Amino acid sequence: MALLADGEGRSLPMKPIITAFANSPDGGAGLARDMHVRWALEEVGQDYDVRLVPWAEMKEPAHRAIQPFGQIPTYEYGGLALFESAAIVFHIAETHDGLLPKDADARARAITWMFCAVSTIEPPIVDLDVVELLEDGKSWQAERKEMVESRIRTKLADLSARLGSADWLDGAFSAGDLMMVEVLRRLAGSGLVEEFPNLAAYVARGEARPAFKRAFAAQKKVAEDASASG
Ligand code: GTB
Repeated sequence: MALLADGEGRSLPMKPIITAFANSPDGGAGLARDMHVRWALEEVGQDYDVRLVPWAEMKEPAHRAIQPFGQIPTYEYGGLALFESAAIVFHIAETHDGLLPKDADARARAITWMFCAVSTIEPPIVDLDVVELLEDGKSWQAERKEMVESRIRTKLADLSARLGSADWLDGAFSAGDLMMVEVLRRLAGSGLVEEFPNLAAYVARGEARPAFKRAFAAQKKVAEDASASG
């Protein structure tokens, strides 16, 4: 790893280091949240290193010192260590050109969409994973799944109405779109996004961006290497 020295002579990484699963449960489908960070770094043209965290190390003190909940992703650069994927994407967008508009009002609206992605759209989507994975086999699972899907549909219908025929949520592609597309991607395989053709096209537009493709290929290679090495 290339190093530079800080004012006190300590060695600092010359490029950001992020963390990702050493063995992602999605097998390279790019659904874990290191994808948000990889994509943002690719969009702004910032080279980065990845530290792969094995399951055995995820909840150890060394990793928790950076991510208090023992999760991925994290971001380290110079003396700064960050966790929370949305905060990391925001920091990348704040410190590089390309993900947030210069105009103050447009910038505030793009940031609003970032918050909307994680605090309005994502919660019922995460709930669906909870129902399907953690509540599997419960007597009330099917009933609860129906309720959660209905909550997701309500949010998607409102989002779809707002997006209309636009390419992106507010003018040019921004960190708000990056976060929203990533949140919607988590519904892959559920068929819910496909119920709203403009949202399906919106996700496909995000996935067609060269920066997304580079980020996706990088995380997929981790999964391929892991499966090749047994
Ligand atoms: N709010 C935090 C953030 O946005 O950074 C949440 C971070 C988080 O949920 N990290 C997950 C994690 O580290 C990985 S992304 N989990 C391990 C643990 O909690 O011990 C969530 C995720 C995981 C797996 C899939 N998948 O296999 O499809 C999709 C999404």
